[in-house]
Amino acid sequence: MFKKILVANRGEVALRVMRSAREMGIKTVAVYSQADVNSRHVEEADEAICIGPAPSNQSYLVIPNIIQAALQTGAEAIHPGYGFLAENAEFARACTDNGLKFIGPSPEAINKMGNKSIARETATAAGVPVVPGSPGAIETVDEARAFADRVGYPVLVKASAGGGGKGMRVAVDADDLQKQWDAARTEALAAFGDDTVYLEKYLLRPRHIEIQILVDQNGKGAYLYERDCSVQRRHQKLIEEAPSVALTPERRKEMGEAALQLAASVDYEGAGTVECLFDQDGSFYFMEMNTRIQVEHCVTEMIVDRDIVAEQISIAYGNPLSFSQEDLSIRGHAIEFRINAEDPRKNFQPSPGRVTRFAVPGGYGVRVDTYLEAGKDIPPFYDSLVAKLLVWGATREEAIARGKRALKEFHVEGIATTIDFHYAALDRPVFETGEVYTDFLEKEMGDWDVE
Ligand code: MV4
Repeated sequence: MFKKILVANRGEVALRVMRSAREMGIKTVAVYSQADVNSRHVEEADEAICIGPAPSNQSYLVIPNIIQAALQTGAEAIHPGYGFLAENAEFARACTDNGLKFIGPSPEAINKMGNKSIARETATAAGVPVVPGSPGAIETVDEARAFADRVGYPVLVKASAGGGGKGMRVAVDADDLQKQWDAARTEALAAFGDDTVYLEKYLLRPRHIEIQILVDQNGKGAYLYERDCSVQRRHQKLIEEAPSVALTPERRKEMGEAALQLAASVDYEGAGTVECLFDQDGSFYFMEMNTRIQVEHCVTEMIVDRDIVAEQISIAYGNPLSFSQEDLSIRGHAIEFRINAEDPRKNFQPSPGRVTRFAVPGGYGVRVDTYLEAGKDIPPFYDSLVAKLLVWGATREEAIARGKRALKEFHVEGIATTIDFHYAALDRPVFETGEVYTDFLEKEMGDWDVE
């Protein structure tokens, strides 16, 4: 096994990766910015190297500084976590060029999945269904109109380089199309420096369902079932659960196998997630593939009883996947709540600052992944996720009850958080029935405020 790895990240995910590494007998190197000198991931690592000033484009995103830290400390591999450089093919290439193993897929696989329209074509070629859409980029609004007339309105104009809902516009009829076409292209150019767009049939009230996979260097893979991440706000996930109440065992198997086929078609290696839209009629469509570990991977860990990060590291070393598809089964139900330093009463505006109290819930079926402690400052430079609260229950109903209990027991003072917003969301009758779609927050929580 590797003797030492570098974790190119901060916050809860840096700790998460270091925990698995330590259990595997691997020494860890943390990197940190000047704003993170007193951060928990620095304390828990065996060694730590400062890689620059607070802004991420001067520290966590500076490839040469991270490579230098790995070479200087004798780390053999780099785990990128999520965010920052995790899906940067150039970074994966720089690792390899310097004799370091990038814990993740090849630069080629990252690139193929990083471009929306190439990813769509790859999925189609692998036999994975995609939302009915234009085969590739659409050049003119006349071409767009011809396509929309064929599949019917509403249609979605989507940026090829897009992500996170940017450069995405719904056109409800032919009159609307010119306007939405212009808007999507302008937004795409501003956000990605590329105004290439394509069209899709627009699905009404879909669910966001994603499949977790792991594939070793010999191409042996397994799907670790799905997560339902329909509860999102402006394309930021807030609550994730597994399994999805919407899937039959047959659909689950079909989606899992499709995800593995897609992975095989790009010689995928490591952990990955295939994100799908799940339509009201039971059809599923490929949306995108995330070529990294995700924030919500722990939801899956709780229902399959496997350490996904440990498996990632082991695969990167060249070991075979430690289990087969037949060894896996779903046990119970898990839900994750993202605890963000944001004020849900002020349009979720970031709420960095000093934390004066940080009392985390515990007990049976509760997991909290966090880097935060009372007395620490949350720097304003990075994302606002400060903790993940995960609950497990034998049934979904039990998981919801445990979630409410744990949220009530989570006390954070000094900053605003999403804790009581989560409680209110769980308390909605539609959450209990599982009739939760991507418009849940808009529809159910639009007027939310507490006493
Ligand atoms: C869609 C869609 C409906 N129809 N595509 C939003 C983010 C981007 N990655 C894809 N998104 C959507 N694509 C078609 N053809 C609805 C959404 C969508 C959505 C998807 C997942 C989770 C939350 C969402 C919220 C609004 C819209």
